[in-house]
Amino acid sequence: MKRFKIAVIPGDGIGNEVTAEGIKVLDAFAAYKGNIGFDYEFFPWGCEYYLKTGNMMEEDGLKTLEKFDAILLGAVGDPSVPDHISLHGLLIKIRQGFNQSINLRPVKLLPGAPCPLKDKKPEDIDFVVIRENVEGEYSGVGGIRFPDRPEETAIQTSVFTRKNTEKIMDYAFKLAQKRNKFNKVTNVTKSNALNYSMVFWDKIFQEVAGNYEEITTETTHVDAVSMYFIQKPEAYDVLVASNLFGDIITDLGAALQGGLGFAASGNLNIEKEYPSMFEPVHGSAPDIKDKGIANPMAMIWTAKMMLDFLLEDSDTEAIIKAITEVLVEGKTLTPDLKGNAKTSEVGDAVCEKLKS
Ligand code: GGG
Repeated sequence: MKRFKIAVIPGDGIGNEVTAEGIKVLDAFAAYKGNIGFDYEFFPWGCEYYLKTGNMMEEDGLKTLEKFDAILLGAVGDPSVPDHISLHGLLIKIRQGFNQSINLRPVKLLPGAPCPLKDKKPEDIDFVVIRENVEGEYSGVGGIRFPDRPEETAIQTSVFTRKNTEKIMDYAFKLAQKRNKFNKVTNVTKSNALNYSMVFWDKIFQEVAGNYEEITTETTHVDAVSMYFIQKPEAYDVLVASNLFGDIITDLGAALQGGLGFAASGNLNIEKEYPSMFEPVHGSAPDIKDKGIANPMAMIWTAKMMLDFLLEDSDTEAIIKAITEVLVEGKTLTPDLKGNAKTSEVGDAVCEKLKS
């Protein structure tokens, strides 16, 4: 029996509600497998903690988290705390502190999920965005000059290191090999306008592509990628994007797969020197907090991604199959999917399908 130590940070808003369902499905999967188990420790970090202590997480929280096999995070953000404080004080602090340089975001339309592109079928929407996750536009480098004076000036600097950029490009090529779909990597850029950072980015892409001659490459500006996601999503396999561009295009990707209720992600430390963190792409949705109606499918899918990273075991596809069965059956869906089920009922339904 292998047991995994999981740090759980439910966070804010609907974080608690969806995280409970992720854990429910993890435990159901452990029972189904029979040879694994999970020990959870919960951390009450987030905006409420910030309002009490002035910090989004314990000051030495990274030290505390280091001993875990993985981190499962719900959602971060509350109207009472400026978003840049909640994001940099928790999410970005953990991503950067644990060098989780790869943000893996699958965009896959499951049968039964509502796609806004009516002519597209599930097989047309199946790609993965690799988002750079610890530097780029979200490096947190900059400042305000002459605050509150007429000459007030904001400076925000992007940082792209060769080491990290090579690493994420290489990961994208290896993933295209592993998926063996079109054996294609799309470089998402904006090097016509960003004449230092993105020109450098494109150069590293070309260099790394040289090690993978069997993989087809293309380089497309982020604005055009946004248009092509709508016009020809079937053209994509693996995309590699900077922190900001990856953040933006994966919300568009979420729309293609039925909404943020389906968008899962993993923040990976591929060296396994620190724990990796798994979180749904969606935020804390304070408008539906405590109503018990949040769609937990993104969190359940996220829990599946955590299992993939911990186990490297293809049995985890059983979780996607269980979600799909619940979707296709259409009886136990939350209001975002035009159903009237509660968050917990969806979690129960997925567990039932896993057992059957
Ligand atoms: N599920 C985590 C969460 O609450 N994310 C909200 C958010 O704004 N994320 C921005 C990012 O992924 O960089």
